[in-house]
Amino acid sequence: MERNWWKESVVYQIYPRSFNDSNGDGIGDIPGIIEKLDYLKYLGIDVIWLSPVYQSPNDDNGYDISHYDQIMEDFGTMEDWEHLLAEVHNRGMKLIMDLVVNHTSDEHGWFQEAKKSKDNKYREYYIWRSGKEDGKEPNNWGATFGGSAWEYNEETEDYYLHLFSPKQPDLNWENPELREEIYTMMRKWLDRGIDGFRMDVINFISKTPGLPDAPKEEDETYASGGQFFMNGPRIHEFLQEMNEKALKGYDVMTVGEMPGVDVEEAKKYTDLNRNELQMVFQFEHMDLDSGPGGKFDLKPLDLRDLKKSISRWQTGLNGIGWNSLYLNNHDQPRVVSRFGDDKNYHDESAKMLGTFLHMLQGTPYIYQGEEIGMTNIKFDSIEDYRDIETINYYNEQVYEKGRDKNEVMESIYVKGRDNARTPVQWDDSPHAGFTTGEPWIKVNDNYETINAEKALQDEESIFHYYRKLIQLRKEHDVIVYGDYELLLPEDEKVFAYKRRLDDDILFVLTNFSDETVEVNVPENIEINQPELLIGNYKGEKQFNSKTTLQPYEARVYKGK
Ligand code: TEU
Ligand code: CA
Repeated sequence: MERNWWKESVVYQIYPRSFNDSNGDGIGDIPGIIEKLDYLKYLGIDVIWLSPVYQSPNDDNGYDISHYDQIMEDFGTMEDWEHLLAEVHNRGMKLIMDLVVNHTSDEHGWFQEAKKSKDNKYREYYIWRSGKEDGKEPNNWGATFGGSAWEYNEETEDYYLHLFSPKQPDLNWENPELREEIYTMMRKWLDRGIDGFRMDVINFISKTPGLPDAPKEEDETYASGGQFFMNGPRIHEFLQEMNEKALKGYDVMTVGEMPGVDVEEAKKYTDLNRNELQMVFQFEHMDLDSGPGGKFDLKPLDLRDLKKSISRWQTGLNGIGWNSLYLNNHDQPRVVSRFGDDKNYHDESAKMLGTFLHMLQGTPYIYQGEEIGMTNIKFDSIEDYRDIETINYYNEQVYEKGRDKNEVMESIYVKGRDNARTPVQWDDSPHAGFTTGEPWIKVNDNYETINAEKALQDEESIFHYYRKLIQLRKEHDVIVYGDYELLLPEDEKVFAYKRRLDDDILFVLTNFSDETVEVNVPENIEINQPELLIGNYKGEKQFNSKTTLQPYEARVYKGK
């Protein structure tokens, strides 16, 4: 298999608003990131993915861009950003930026013009349609953050499409002039020396012509519409054109965020011969604990579902494309609370989940605070929450549908995006050392026990365990390039798999339960001279055919 630096890298995602505040205004910023680069280098990070720092009214915390070529004042100046890039490169690390081009902010100059009149030069940069005869919106699609996906515009007496908030109008990628604007902007950032892009909902940019109504349930006001804007008819054409006109000639890494992508589509997106992307963020494993009503419709995870999904992707892309590996990001709850046990087995389960992920084939992504086991939060009141998705969901469920507040809050506690957006806990000083001011969102009150300073001083911490996981990836090619085989498919508590590269074998055992379990190692595991590479419980752990795993125990053996 072709070797590439981005296959051998470990990526760390920074959500700047919550990472580190250098000037006491309670908001994380770019100088604050620079203060922590040595910490990231020490962890072993190769690439930093920086969530949006461009000018934005922060309706969706920067995922609503009003100027692609200016830095948001909250975060600093373009000089601060150039200083960050230089300091990242000085440490031998790379920086990839978030590219949000499915939509802009409604405060972007293009949209401010486009909404003025039907013959405005920028009108066709966006997607406009007249309402239906009966006064309804142009189609029955709902927006991710609630309500219709269409917003009425007085000046032109018609509607514009927004798959997210009304302040995030979708760009019209059918318009070649708009596409050229995007490619020019991308090249400008690449010429500043960045090392690639994470592309926000990039598989949404090609919509099905005619924007047809989608099937919906009787009791639903709006349909999801995803079948008409996910992986649309021209998506591969657009990505190949983007490659040709913007990315070609740069030694960069690209990862496309793709809600609704399956392995078959991902084979096309990540096959290097197709000149599209190098990897995608897929969501299959992140949807396994959601019921038919979506993410807030809670459902317990069945480990067998996780095994099927992860195995589908590991075997599906092997030798054809490349996997991104993640369990956390700024949209997902903290995995130690979600799939581990942050009360009784906090450290063990955080280390087990890290082991499970980092021993797979693909590029691992660590989300800020994951390396110290940061957990979900439970704010007393909805007033303490900041995320537009959470607030809109609460208001719709409680005030429009009359549901019980406590029941709605239960869903928010488990799946709300603010779980991932509380300030990084640096030490046990007020506000966890994140800020000397009032933080824009409350700090998790477990910061006195869960913080980076404490973790650095404790060689048994999750932080040092993550350092070892990352180090192992550098030392053993089988971890990066080996193929994958699922073991014990029917076991509901243990996720065991095997990796092989030439005659190197890796045998990974992870107990996803709070029970002590007996594991019969399958006969086809001939592993000679097995050595324990890493484990999250102390003590001698000889390899043998009958193994007892402690709650959330993980072990990795290497042999021939
Ligand atoms: O997320 C895409 C997306 O679909 C998410 O909304 C995700 O499915 C949802 O948040 C799960 O609750 C990207 C960004 O990562 C997200 O932060 C933005 O809100 C969204 O696009 C719009 O830019
Ligand atoms: Ca600040």
